[in-house]
Amino acid sequence: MATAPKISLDQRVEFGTDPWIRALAESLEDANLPVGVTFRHAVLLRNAPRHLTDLPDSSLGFVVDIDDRRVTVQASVDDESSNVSSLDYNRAQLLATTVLGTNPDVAARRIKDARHLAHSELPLPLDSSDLDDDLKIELRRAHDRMALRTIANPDVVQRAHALGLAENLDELDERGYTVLHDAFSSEFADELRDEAHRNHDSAPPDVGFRATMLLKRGRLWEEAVIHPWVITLAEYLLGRGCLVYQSDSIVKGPELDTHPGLHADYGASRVAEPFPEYCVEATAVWAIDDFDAAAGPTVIVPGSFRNRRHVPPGTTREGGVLIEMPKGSIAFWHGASWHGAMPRQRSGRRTSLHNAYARFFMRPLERYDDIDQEIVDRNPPIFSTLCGLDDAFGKSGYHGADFDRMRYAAQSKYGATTY
Ligand SMILES: O=C(O)CCC(=O)C(=O)O
Ligand SMILES: [Fe+2]
Repeated sequence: MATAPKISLDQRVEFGTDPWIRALAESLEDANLPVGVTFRHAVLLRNAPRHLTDLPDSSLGFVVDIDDRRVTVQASVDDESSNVSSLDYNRAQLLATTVLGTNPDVAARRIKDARHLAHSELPLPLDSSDLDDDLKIELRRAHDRMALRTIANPDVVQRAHALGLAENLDELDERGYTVLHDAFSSEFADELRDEAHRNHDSAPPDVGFRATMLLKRGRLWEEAVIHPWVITLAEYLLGRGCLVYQSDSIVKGPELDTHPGLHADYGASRVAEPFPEYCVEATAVWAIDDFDAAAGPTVIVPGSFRNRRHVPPGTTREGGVLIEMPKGSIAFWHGASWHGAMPRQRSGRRTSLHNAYARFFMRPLERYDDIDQEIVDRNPPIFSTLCGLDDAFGKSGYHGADFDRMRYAAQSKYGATTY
């Protein structure tokens, strides 16, 4: 039996819209708010996508007022009023779609990471020290209930530009690959490395250098696969509704030559030649350790996705460009690109996470349609989409197709792409 999305498709909302504001009001009305406490939070969201606002300055806004358990949430902000946080829509959305969870250390790290990815000190009232403790708990719960139903801005190009990723899109267009710098923190890298090494060290000696099916192996990997910069690039190349194709780690020891020659990642799916003009699969590689020349980094042929062919047998790595990048970077490439990896030429191990994504009509290498309900339930809607739980495929009954899902896929512009 396929796992169900936690929040039904018709309950999903776009950040800052009227349905989002109504859901926030309901969530706060249902909360167990403390008696006698007042609270106000006013936000102006600048640079909202065009499909959400006709206002010339393309802004949205909302004000939350709590006064002794009475809740009002209004859909507009008076510019002149004091204490209004004026935020970029797409940046603020990074925090609005982050599920904090109940572990305070994890929540603190996730808030820090969202702020880093937004390049801005996004205010989060529940994070402030002068707030009533009981109110704080209720606000955190309400925040998470909203994050669990909020989808990312479907205008992928507008989102990418607002997040500072325009150059990455240009590089994908021109060379077929790009590197996201400072994409994850050193602490997160260390946590990922520990867990990757645990997986690899406990595997039987004959299983090789990869550990696969990571989304079933722990929360860190769940968090990684929905990295908002990576998802933005994936949706740019693959269209909305794209799936996780594979999530695996590689631990590469001294002298190891894991990828001799060159290949295109389309090979695993035996994509027919000539490849479609649009991209059907793309791969993100996280440098959990430095990728320098002696580390055995990835090597790639710029522009080779335009060949629209698999790599002819016997093609060598000669002439390829090394993707050298420090720990904390993520390389992202069009899956038709010809690439490989250099042998490791020094002691120690190169640890990397390889998250591949594919168009929603592709058949992924890993199956997540039966993933534990608990895992889906603690993640935002993009996770359910990536696991293939939101599309219509394979979900027909004896009396026809699942039209709710089909409608959702159409309305959400699955497959529509600017690329
Ligand atoms: O390990 C590497 O550097 C390259 C791995 C690879 O080919 C891939 O993830 O598609
Ligand atoms: Fe590859």
